[in-house]
Amino acid sequence: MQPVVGIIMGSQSDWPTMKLAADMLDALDIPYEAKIVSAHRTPDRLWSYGKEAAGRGLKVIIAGAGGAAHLPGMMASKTRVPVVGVPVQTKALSGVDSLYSIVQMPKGFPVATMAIGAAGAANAGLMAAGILATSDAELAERLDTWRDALSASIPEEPIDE
Ligand code: RP5
Repeated sequence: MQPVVGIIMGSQSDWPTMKLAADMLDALDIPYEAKIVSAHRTPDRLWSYGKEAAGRGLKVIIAGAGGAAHLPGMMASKTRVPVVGVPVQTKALSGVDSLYSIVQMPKGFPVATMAIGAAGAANAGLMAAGILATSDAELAERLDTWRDALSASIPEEPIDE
């Protein structure tokens, strides 16, 4: 199926985190592609990906990077397709560096920035699903079902572990 979400990441080392976004899209039956696109190591790839994204039918881009995490912001500069940014957790600065590199975009070129690390990546998948569900009734139903199941799985009282 034609991908409607593009998951991009700065490095192979980001994949264990970004796979959590992919897992969410799989769970909701949303077609996606996953690519390594580095703002620093493959700038030409970033440029052509951004230039072609809308024309190829991508409706949301999930962009994850760590450290000097310029990928989400640069992608937002190159395409009108909404960009959801995932700050990947780093060893040196725990991902605060990634977060600050992604979140403070100048007026005009927004990135919807998620939390650092695993929760952020999973939520990026859900954010993409929510955006797509505004114009896809069947997906909206699948997303509602998923959310209801999560709520139902939360016990009312804690137990000793
Ligand atoms: C960033 O640098 C990547 O997004 C990655 O999070 C980080 C480290 O990359 P590697 O040195 O592991 O390839 O560009």
